Amino acid sequence: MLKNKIVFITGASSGMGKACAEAFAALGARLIITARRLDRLTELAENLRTHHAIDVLPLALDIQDNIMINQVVDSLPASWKTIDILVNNAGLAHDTKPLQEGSPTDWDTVIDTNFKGLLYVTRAILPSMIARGAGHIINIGSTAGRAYYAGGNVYCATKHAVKAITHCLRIDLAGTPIRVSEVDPGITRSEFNEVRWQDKARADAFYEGFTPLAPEDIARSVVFCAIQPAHVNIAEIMLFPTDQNAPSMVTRKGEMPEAGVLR
Ligand code: NDP
Ligand code: 8X3
Repeated sequence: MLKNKIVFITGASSGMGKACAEAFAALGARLIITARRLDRLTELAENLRTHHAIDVLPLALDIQDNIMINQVVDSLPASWKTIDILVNNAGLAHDTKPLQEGSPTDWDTVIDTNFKGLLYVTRAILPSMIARGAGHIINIGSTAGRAYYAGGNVYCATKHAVKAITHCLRIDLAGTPIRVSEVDPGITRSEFNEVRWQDKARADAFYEGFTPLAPEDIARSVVFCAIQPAHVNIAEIMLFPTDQNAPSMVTRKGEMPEAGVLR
């Protein structure tokens, strides 16, 4: 069903984006994998070509940069222009400080990536989907887009914004066959918390005592959205680790359940 479909993935150099690339590759899709770290993408592309005999196009892309996005999309080779599926995955958080202690520079990065970047990439790719009468946009949101937790402030706001855009975009696309889905993961072990805290030891300690989701768990949900028949639009999937009881509540072995604290 996905054989030779063209899938464009943002943030494919790590975590969920990389796992999505691997999952789509296993189904024979053709992949445009993007992120800022081209060296990682090049290595991933080689692995995917070797193991799945598929076409892969690795491209350096900073989704904060709207000019770069348009240049990249406009200069795609003819055989790569007909993007069937866009996975808006790239995103990050900086810090879990209360807002009154937060860094406006960090806020800009988080807003420019998670929210504006997703808008820019969608704006660049969607018109060609509409023109061809085919396409599927899958946004990676978060349980942080459905709730609020201590220190979540700007990150939560960007993921709530992603949810609003997912809903509004489906309305904007009324009368077209383009589908819009959102996958909202709970805590997933990736480089996310290392980026968030700039402290690998703290990130590693965070995952102790419970079993987080793996990036592959999220990729399965993304693929599930993508493999439905054309008349089925999976609007949203939310998934938690079994040890996460609410967006702000993780139960670690030997500890009392703790709500409202992300540490
Ligand atoms: P990782 O840090 O492992 O991966 C993040 C990816 O985003 C990297 O490939 C990174 O690539 C890319 N990225 C970051 N900034 C930019 C940018 N400006 N332009 C292009 N690419 C960028 O984290 P995850 O895999 O966990 O995160 C993927 C998504 O999942 C994010 O949207 C995150 O908010 C969301 N999420 C994460 C959860 C978690 O617990 N981990 C839970 C719920 C949602 P590079 O640095 O090479 O550009
Ligand atoms: C990231 C989820 O709860 O770790 O989207 O901030 S959380």
